[in-house]
Amino acid sequence: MASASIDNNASDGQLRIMVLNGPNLNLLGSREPEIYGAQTLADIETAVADLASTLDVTVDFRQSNTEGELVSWIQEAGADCQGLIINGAAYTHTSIAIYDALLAFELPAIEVHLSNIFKRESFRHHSYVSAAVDGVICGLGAKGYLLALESLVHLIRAE
Ligand code: CA2
Repeated sequence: MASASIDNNASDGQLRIMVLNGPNLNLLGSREPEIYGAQTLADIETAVADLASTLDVTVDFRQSNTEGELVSWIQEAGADCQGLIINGAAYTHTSIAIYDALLAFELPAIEVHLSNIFKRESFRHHSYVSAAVDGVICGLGAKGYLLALESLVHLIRAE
């Protein structure tokens, strides 16, 4: 008997990438620009969308302050997308639920942080996300999202 399989290919043939942002990232640009930069999350989304169109991929860019919603979106990406970029924000350092969802997500994934988490408080030095993804970019500000997208598309197309 043939086993059931999930069709992750977009009908138009374009790669689909989900970009997930965790708690409080909706506040970007309003406070702490010395740590996170002056760009808002909407600015970052626009820059990511611009790059996506030059790479001929579709990006679904989302933010949530809720752990369970992020878990559900990782599961959704596993069914509908070809790759994932995640800035789990504070859940990076606490969430076994997100770690388990990423372990089940068997496609290329890259973790991004705006700040250099290793230069900050020690509780930020451990990431549950890092142990479940292909690559990590941190400390390069909003540019990290663009580097992640370029690298992720390269990884997917090389597979
Ligand atoms: O550097 C990153 O991208 C972080 O994921 C950002 C998280 C932090 O908990 C991680 O350790 C590193 C915090 C996001 C909160 O962003 C704010 C932005 C402006 C004002 C308040 C919070």
